[in-house]
Amino acid sequence: MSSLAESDPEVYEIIELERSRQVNGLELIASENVVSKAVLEAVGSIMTNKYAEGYPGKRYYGGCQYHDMVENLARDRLCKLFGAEHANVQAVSGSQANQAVYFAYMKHNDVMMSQDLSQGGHLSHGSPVNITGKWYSVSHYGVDHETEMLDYASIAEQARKIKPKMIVCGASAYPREIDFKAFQEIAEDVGAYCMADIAHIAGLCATGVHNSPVGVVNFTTSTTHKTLRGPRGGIIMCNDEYAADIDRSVFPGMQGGPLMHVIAGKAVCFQEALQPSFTEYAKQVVKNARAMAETLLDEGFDLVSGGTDNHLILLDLTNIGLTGLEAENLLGDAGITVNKNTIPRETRSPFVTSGLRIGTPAVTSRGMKEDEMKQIALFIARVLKDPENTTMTADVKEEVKGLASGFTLYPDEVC
Ligand code: DSN
Repeated sequence: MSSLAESDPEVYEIIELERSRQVNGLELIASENVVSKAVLEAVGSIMTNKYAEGYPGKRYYGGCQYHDMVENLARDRLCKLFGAEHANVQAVSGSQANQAVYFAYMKHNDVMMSQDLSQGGHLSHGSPVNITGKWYSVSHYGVDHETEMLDYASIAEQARKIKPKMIVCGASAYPREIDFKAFQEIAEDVGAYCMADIAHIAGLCATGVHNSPVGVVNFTTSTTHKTLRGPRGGIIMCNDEYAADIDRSVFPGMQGGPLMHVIAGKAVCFQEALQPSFTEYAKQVVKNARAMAETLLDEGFDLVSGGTDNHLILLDLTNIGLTGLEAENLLGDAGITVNKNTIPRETRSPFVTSGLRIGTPAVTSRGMKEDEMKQIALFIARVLKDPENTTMTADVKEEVKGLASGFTLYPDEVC
């Protein structure tokens, strides 16, 4: 019997229920993935027992010699993975990483320019409900009304008009490739810093499947748990000239003791991402998103921007007559986990929305390929086109379970 089952059966049971949900269902949340057992082991290790405020070689606590080793390993591996001059691996989340960059180079009320949350951006990019939107003066750019893609000429024009201190690029619901070089040029033209938040596409950038901003823009932030397939956490990369400011801004500026067990997990993740098999994985993530997009288009769905270049698809459900909330619930009943999402020109609240975000990182980690994506897209079409038919939704749930059973999360585990 596991020690958790023995000491706290209530928590153990909840974890087992969640295991069963993950194993028997299909996780299509674009920001989620399935980590390796090695990452799980590192994150669940005794490294959690230690305080290690400071940085390797300069800590505020004794007994950090092994924590120095693991943090150095994580930093070196991350630099190697992205060709970065400097890496900070202590940010506990992507939002903290972003805030640390802002805090290092912007003062209260300085002007920031970033992609609107309702058009694909992120809360921590200056949303009015987030501390970043309250602390800085924010001007958002969106996507072009016709193409639903970024229009770099209009972003450049906006930048020349408002003269921001920092331009933030990167998104959480944008299905197209982002031109990081174009953003850096726009920033340089107006004397601004440029920060790229690659939380969603880090695994694609690390492997050349998407162009990488590292060494191109001034600062690159990311999470480690999305396409990078590591533990939950944040990272920052920059050139050496910014290293001291960035490190100071993370600690002591934003955070206290780093999560050393997570940093151990990050080190494992970066080593995994350096393997050729991870490049194959990243390529398959995009192939899978394209295959799913094609089938959904064939089934009469509208895709924001008409398709995808990365790991996600954004469905505009207007022609289907469902809200994002309704679609999320219906698919949830069928064992398919997705999230409602705003679309460009959204008319509904973020709790309802007119769109649905669908991502392929987690199902690709389970070994699924184009054929399975087509099958999943057909499941989605059946459920969303016949929303009153609960018998059919229950049938799809069984089929989802059948498909999932051929692609275990952890092959050596009976779930
Ligand atoms: N909430 C994450 C996402 O789902 O995209 C980003 O932080």
